Amino acid sequence: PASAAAAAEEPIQPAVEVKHTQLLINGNFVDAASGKTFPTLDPRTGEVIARVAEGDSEDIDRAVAAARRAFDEGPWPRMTAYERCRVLLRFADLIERHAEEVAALETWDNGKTLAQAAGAEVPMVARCVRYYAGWADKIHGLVAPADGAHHVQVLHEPVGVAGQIIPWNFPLLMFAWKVGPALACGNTVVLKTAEQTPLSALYVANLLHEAGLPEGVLNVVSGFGPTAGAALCSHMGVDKLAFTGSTGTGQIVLELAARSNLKPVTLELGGKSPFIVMDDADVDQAVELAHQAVFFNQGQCCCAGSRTFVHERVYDEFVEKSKARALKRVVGDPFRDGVEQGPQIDGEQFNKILRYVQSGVDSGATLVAGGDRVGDRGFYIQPTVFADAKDEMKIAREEIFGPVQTILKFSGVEEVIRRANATPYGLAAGVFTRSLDAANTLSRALRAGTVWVNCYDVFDATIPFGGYKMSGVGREKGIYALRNYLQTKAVVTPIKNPAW
Ligand code: TXE
Repeated sequence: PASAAAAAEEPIQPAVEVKHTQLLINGNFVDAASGKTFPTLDPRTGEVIARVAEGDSEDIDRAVAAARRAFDEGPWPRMTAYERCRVLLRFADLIERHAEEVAALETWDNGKTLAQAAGAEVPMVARCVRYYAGWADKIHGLVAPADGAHHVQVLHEPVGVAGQIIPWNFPLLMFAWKVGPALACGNTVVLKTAEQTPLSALYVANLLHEAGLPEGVLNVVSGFGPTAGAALCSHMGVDKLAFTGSTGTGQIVLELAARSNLKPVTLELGGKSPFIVMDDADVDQAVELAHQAVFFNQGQCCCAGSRTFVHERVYDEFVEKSKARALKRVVGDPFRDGVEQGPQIDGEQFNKILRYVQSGVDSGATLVAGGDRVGDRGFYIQPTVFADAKDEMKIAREEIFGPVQTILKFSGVEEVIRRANATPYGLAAGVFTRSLDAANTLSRALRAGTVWVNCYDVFDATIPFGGYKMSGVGREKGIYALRNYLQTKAVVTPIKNPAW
């Protein structure tokens, strides 16, 4: 009821102006070749924030040509690594200088709380950019100890033009994870943003130019997946693709890459991550962490802990307390202080989530909290908790991508390992226990790219992130992301006297 009241209030006017709505190609803001635009919506109301240039294949051609020129002829891959480092460091400073506007734009376009955007995400973006700035002049080759009279150098060179496609759930952070390592390694980029959230990337891409990025090195094309996105994936002038989004679209991306020029692809895809609560856990702490693991960012996280496995000895208490916690979660205008949950991104996701809730009820899970929309405007959904779920139910198998917790009961370690791994996904997992033995056993046995033990959603720039199985290919962040943006060249020369 408190949530309903909060969501029904008049939307707070964001303290930012929308300055950039055109495509950014070769250092200039330009209209789409077709002259077309599309609206980007305020998820609080469904009203139009701004109309944005709608890029299509012709614009992708222009952007790739600019990126190609900037790579083949421009200064970027040829300037000293230290100069590239300094451009990125200045960019991070500019992000911090404009942090309030950047965060407000992100909240307006996406619906995430301002507290989260300003307090966590913008600082993480600056941190990620600085992390990769630091790598720019630390990429060393090596000398291979080949048999015989040969001197073998192994050089790491930039791949060339990177095509990058990002989703709407963390528009700025995904920008940083993609653009940071690509630029640090000396590549040039064509980035396609998600059609739901084009605004913040255009804003910060402009800052990157202010920081001294040469023209054509980063091009940003707003537009839709099957048009602009597919054109980027199929382009013969693109040397590498990096994609974050749904598993189904990831399969299309890989296929388009294979059928065109076999460009290498890294994919960060969906998940159905288990969060496992053992019987020795402090239940209050476990409830809070499990709650955050699934409800963070309106539940719109690829690594959401969306299967909450709870040991039978603490199950009843856990369900009761999770229900109370969900009922207390404050839903409302994401610009308002104290709000924990804003609206979902758009009507499509909103309807998809409500369909999953219905399917949970129909399949016999016990709805203990929520289950409905909040208010009658925008895309707000009640924090929802299902108990007594079974593994074969859709709500326990498929990615809901919304504020819906699915609680499952288990009775032993071997059993929970088997059930947690019985999924085509493998992005992340959470383990909550006081037992070192249980923590070690589970973290080794779980087939997932990240295992958070007694914590969740820790996204430091140094920590590699990515999926096992159908959750992805390759890793982002940390030193692992550099590999995605470097070619390896062996240079072999005869040597007169190998002893020297
Ligand atoms: O994803 P898409 P959508 C999951 C989540 C969500 C579902 C659908 O379950 O409910 O995906 O969301 C671009 N060629 N995730 O439809 O389609 C698209 O324009 C090239 C998980 O938004 O994967 C956008 O830029 N590109 C995820 C990006 O792909 C194409 C985050 C993601 O959109 C394309 C988002 C095509 N044919 C959704 N079609 C995560 N892993 O975090 C679309 N795109």
